[in-house]
Amino acid sequence: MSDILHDIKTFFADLGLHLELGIKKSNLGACTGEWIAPEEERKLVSINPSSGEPIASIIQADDAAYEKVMTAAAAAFSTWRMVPAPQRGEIVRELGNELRVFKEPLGRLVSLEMGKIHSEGLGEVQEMIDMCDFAVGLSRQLYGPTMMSERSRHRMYEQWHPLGVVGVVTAFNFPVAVWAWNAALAAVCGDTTVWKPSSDTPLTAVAVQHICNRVMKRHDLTGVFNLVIGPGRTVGERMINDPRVPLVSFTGSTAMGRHVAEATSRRFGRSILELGGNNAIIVTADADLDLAVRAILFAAVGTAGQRCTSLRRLFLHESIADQVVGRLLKAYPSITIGDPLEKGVLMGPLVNQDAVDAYVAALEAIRAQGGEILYGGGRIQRPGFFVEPTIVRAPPELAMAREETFAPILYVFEYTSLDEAIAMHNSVDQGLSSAIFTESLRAAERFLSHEGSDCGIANVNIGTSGAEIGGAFGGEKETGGGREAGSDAWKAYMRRQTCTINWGGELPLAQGVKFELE
Ligand code: UN1
Repeated sequence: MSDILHDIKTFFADLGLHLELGIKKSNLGACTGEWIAPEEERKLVSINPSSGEPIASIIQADDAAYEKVMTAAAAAFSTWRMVPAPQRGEIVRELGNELRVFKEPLGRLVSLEMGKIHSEGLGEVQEMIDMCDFAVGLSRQLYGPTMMSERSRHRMYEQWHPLGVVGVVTAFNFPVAVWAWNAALAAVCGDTTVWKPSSDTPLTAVAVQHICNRVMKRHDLTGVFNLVIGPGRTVGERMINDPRVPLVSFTGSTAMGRHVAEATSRRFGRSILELGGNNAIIVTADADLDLAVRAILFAAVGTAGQRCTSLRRLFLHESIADQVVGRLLKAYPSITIGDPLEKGVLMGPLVNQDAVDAYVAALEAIRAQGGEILYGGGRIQRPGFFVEPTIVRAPPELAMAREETFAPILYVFEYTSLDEAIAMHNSVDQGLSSAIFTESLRAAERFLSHEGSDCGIANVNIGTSGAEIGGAFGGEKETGGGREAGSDAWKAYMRRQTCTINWGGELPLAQGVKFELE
């Protein structure tokens, strides 16, 4: 472990960071390009979930620091929006290049602080890089259409303007990639961002802010990428109620998302919500079971079940159910659980003690409701927040399977007909990601049709997690309806304007209306 701490320390030093490892010295949690010292020193200690030990601490933003950050972000918007979009794209290109330079240490820091395995930590930084590249291309493609006017010598078109300050509230499980989904798009769209990261992962946020600062300093810019680390009930609450923030992008629980939606819409602000998922895979009788089992393992156990897209429910056709369960029961014991930075480890810890408690409580409820634990079901006695990946044979009515527990618990159901499987699949409140494993064209197309999956993401012969950035990411129902990352998700970060120009000498009215003095 000390080697890793040494590497991370070197990484911080390379960034010119004052952060001390251990809790000797404190760093600041608010930044506009310049770091802001709060009046009141409230320390936040970042804990390594693999050991339960502190890594380092930062000083959280207080009300005054929040105010300074928001004022700077609002002021920077008025100049940043005047920079031509392709030039904004060039700066985002530099950010992507800087992330390439720091991919390895930043990926390690993600693993150290959040607990995902090294390959996934690197993958997360790659997701940021991909997002920057995507945004660079987009900076020349913020297109609005032209319409044919019904009036002679009139021209109509739509254009997109920058929106303002975007509040970005991210969760611990993707501590940096989800920031990039929002910040890279917002930046090319001409917006400034204020990032409130999860209090479980402040160090990765501080590191990313330093990387942004390096790039922005070259261009003599401050206030475009901003950071405020602080509790949701103070910093988050201020942000969602702040009229200077026309858009809040929030990733987190459905309960909090409902609150964010209410607060933002009360003031006619907008929100992008990426909330709970309860993702499922249907495996048909003719499916390629080798593919299916590998995909199930990654989706259910990967990231210790702490992705919004993690697989929670598995619907197996009755003819192959025993075979698939048998294969899973053979594969689960060979998953190496441990320090996420160690070679060969496939599953790290949960993020904190609360997550372990939620896992334990979920298992009690599952047992009480008649779920049969086929594998796992307990916490692992070692330092840190480790639990066993768990397989539950679920009766169709199992209430716990309707809730999202952010842990590696997989509920297995059997079905007879595809109709029945799809009905069960769609019967939950959440609607993020979904998949079918099948060799049948009919079953695949049915799953992707209006009569199929009701989720924002629907895959064939691919698991529920691990989406590429090129598509729009988000879900329906209680997942919140927001879309981030690729495709035309950028439109949420801009305001649309419809323009009609009369270049003739007459004033014809639309719809043939006449309004003339006699
Ligand atoms: C999340 O869990 O909040 O599709 C995001 C995936 C990742 C993103 C997950 N690309 O699993």
